[in-house]
Amino acid sequence: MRNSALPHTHSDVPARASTTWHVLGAGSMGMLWATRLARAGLPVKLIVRNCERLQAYKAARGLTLIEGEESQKWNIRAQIPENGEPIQRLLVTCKAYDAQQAVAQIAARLTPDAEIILLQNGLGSQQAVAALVPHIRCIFASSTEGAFRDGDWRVVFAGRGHTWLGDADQGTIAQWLDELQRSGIDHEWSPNILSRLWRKLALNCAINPLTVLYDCRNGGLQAHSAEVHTLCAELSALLEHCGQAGAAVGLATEVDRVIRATANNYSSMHQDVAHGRRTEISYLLGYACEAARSSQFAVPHLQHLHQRLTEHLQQRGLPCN
Ligand code: NAD
Ligand code: KPL
Repeated sequence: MRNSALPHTHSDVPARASTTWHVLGAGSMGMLWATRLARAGLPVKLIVRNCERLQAYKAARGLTLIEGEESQKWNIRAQIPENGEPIQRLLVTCKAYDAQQAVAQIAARLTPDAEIILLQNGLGSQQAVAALVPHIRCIFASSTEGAFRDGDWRVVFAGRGHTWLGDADQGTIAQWLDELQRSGIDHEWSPNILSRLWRKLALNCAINPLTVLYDCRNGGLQAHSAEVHTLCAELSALLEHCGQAGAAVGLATEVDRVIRATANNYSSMHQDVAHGRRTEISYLLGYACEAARSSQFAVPHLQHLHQRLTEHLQQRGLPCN
C-alpha cells in the first residue's frame, strides 16, 4: 500500500525526510559546506556566534559562494547558539581551538540520536568534543579542500580536494553520504580515520612550522631538505610508537611530493601568522610533542621545532597554544 502523503523516490521506495544540517561556525569551511548543501536543496541552518553576527548576516541577505568566475548567493537560515531548536545533525566548522567551547554552548540542544561531524585539522579537538558529549556519535573528517573568505559572508572555493569521513570507534558507515554526493562534495568513508588524521598531521608538522620560521612558500623548503627529512624520520618513528605504523609509510617521499606540488603556495600556518591570526599549533606540532612526552618517547627535533615556533609566535604577540 502506498501512502500518497509521503514523498517517493523514482523507485517508489519512501524517501527518507532530510535531516537539517546545523552548521556551527560560518567561516571558510562552514560556508563552503553550507552553500553546497543548500544548492542541492538540502535543509541547512547556520549557527553564528551571537545576536550581533546574526544581524550582520541578515543585513548581508545570505552567503556568497565564489567558484572561478561564478558567484552565487544563498539565503540560508541562521540562528544563535541559544536558539532552543533541537539539533540532530551538527557539522562543526570552527577552528580546532574553538570547537570544544562551541559544542558545549549547544550541547543541550543535541537529540539523543544526534550525530556530530568534526571538520577540524590536526588532532586533539575531536577527542575533546567526543569526551564532552560521550553519548553522541562523533564522526571525524579530514579534508584537502581549500577555501578562504574574501569578505564577510563570502567564501572562495580555492582548491578542489577530497574529504575522508569516519568513526574513530569503528561505527557503521554514515547514512547520509548520499547527501554529500548530491551536493558535489567529493568524499569517501574511511574505516581508519585516525590514521588519515595522523598522516595529515605529520605532513603539516614537517612542512608548516618551517615555512613560518624561514618565512617562505612551501617550495622554499627544498633548500632545507636535510632538516625536513630529519623531522620526517622522527615523525615516522613517533607514528609507529603511537600504533599508527600505516600512517608512517613513505612519509618523507610524500612530504617531498607535497612540497613540490604546492611549491608556490604559502602553508595555512604561514598564512595565519602573516595575517596575525592564531594558529592551530597545539593540535598539530603541539599534539605530536605531547603524544611523545606522555609516552616517554624522545622527539628532540620536534621539540626543538616546537620551541622555536613558540618563541616566534610570542615575538609576534600571537597565542602559542
Ligand atoms: P574560519 O576561521 O574561516 O572559520 C571558523 C568560524 O567559526 C569563524 O567564522 C568563527 O567566528 C566561527 N566560530 C568560532 N567559535 C564559534 C562559536 N562558539 N559559535 C559560532 N561560531 C563560532 O576557519 P576555517 O578556515 O573554516 O577552518 C575550520 C577548520 O577547518 C580548521 O580546523 C581548519 O584547519 C580546517 N580546514 C580548513 C581548510 C580551509 O581551506 N579553510 C581546509 C581544510 C581544513
Ligand atoms: O595542508 C597543508 C597546509 O598548508 O596546511 C599543506 C599544503 C599540506 C602543507 O602542510
